[in-house]
Amino acid sequence: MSNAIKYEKIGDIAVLTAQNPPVNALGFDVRKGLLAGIQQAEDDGAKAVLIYGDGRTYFAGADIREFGKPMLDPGLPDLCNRIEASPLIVVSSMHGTALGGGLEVALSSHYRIAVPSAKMGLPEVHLGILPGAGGTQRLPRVAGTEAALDMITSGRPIKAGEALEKGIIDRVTEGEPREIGLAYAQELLDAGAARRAVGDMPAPEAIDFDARYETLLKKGRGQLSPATAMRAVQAACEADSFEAGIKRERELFMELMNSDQRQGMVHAFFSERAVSKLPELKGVAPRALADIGVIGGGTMGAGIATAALLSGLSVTMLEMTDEAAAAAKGRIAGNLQGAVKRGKISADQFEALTNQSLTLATDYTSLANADLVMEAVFEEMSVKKIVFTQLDEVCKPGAILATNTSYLDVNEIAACTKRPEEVIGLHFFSPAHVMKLLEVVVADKTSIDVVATGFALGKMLNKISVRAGVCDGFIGNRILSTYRACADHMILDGASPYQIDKALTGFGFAMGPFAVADLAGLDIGWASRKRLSPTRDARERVPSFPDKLCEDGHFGQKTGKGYYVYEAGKRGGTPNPDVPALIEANRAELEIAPRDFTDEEITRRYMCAMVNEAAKVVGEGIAQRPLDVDMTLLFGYGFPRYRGGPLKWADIEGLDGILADIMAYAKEDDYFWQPAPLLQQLVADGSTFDDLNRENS
Ligand code: TC6
Repeated sequence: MSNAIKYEKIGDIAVLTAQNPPVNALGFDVRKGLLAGIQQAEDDGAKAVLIYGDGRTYFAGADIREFGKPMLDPGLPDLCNRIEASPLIVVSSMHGTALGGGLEVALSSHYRIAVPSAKMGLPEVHLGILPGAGGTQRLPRVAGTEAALDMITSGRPIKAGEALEKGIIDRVTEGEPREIGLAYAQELLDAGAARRAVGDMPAPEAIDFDARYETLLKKGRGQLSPATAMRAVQAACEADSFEAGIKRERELFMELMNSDQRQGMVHAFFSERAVSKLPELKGVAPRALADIGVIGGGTMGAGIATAALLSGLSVTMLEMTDEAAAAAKGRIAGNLQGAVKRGKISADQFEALTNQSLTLATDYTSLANADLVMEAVFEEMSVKKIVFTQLDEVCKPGAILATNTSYLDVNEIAACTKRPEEVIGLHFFSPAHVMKLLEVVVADKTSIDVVATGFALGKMLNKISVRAGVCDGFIGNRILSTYRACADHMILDGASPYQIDKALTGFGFAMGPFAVADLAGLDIGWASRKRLSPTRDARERVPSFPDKLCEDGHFGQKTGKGYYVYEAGKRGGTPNPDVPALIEANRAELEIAPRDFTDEEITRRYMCAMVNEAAKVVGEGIAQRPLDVDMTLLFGYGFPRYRGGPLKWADIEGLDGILADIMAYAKEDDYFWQPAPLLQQLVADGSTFDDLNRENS
């Protein structure tokens, strides 16, 4: 027996208790212990076996940290087959989250009971793999093909009640997993219940798998795991035997396990958790937050207020006039109505949030008691300074003053107050109640407990918070402006915005950069270009076609025209026929003879620009670790999760090849393509961005 599984015999029942905190992952020790436990139960003359987990959950899945390493015997598939083959009656009693390999162990048990709050599912597709321990063969046998396909290809967990309805479990009972499991096992023994192996059940019904495969591939925007998992379910329906289906599942599982997508998604899983665990915040207590102020009730401010209200905070919304305040309330109410529609809050909660938790104000003194004030006013330094000077006067000592600026210098904003140590950037992404990313921008004098409070607020609002240092655009927008510039250069040289958007959605981005620009509003980039214009280096290639669009009053979706034309009531846009002429005029002005680009070249240049700037951001300490950049791009910029983030992509692709391409591009434009010193260093050392992650976490 191993330390991770405790063995006891209680009457005729052998009890196997998993003790592998925090989530009873099915690592080597647990698998070894379960295998030995089944054997011992049989040797001891037990009549039944109960499997359950100590602590907060039944098995939450295979141990993801073992992925990519040689699998030590017993592997999970063999263990599941051995459990199912036992002549004893095996009962699993579930609580917490029975996920992935956990649910597969339960499905290889002969009977399943769960507490009402238990959740179960096969989320493997989110890790770039498929249920590889018989889950694709056993789940459709108990739940039917459609229900199993839904759970396996979406990875969505379901609650115990639904699992009971679907025939996945046999009983739902309130109580402790150990007690209800023991009682159920005894009841089965008393009733003379037979051993019941799911593998012996008839094959499930086939559907039109080929059509479904195409749909899943399209929906996954290049993510392979859902469509591949479907092929394994197909084998459950069509293979000659259960064993043949298991064999096919294994082959498909290994294909995915060895894929780059698995590496990308596992990186995303761990980085998502590591990103807010900063070594510098260990042991630092955040300040208490109950009342927050939001200044400016436009789309951004209303979104921030909505997120804060939904997390249980009281919000004072400050606007310039009563009319503007009423309009802000209308926006917040609209957002909250959405939450009612999605079943997140009840109509009563809606009333309480809009009428009790939200206060409207037009006078700064209303913010005197706020624990934190978020400024979301016009993106102009002079305006921000007026706001912060007033806040400094009215806010109580210890109140945190936060700016939602996307680009401006937080040190300069802090310097106009007498409490720069209490000033921080909290950069939300629009719509702020929906988008997951929060950049916590730490200025030179921001005190550490204010940083900890920024992260605590992010957690309350259910955000992925990333620490960023001060520079123009912080982590995300700084990298965006570089890869967007690369896209503009490719247009000057012969590509079209539409080809670039197509190539990048082909890479897996949710949208291409020109569709994104239309969505965000072309005036934002225009304002930023004008702001930076006086400081531009003469060697920088700056196109004029984006400015021309704005000068003609086309700001993207909000004006109905940008790179695309948007018709009311229609989703998406069609290429704007006026854009090619603007681009051609710009090329003529610069005397550029356009050339052809392949989609591969477009993607490679774009990604090299992104990686190079990201390496500068890490090298300069604006992001502390490569994973901070990866999570920023994943949660705020539509980067495909299955690629893990730009720096994980770079590691997989090979840093030396990327650097070589950057040096080759530099022969055309040595100003734009200055290689990042950190990238050069990593290549020289033969190390990777992931090595840096490990050193700094
Ligand atoms: C599978 O089973 C494949 C089978 C086929 C094989 C042939 N392994 O998320 P939390 C860690 S694939 C290792 O903060 P929560 C996590 O990193 C797997 N570690 O807690 C964190 O560590 P830290 C299918 C794991 O309460 C700590 O546990 N299963 C694993 O918010 C706490 O995690 C899944 O995909 C693991 N499987 O949520 C489930 N799981 O403290 C993945 C967690 O060092 N897990 N850790 O940062 C989850 O979805 C959630 O962790 C949760 C608990 C819902 C179980």
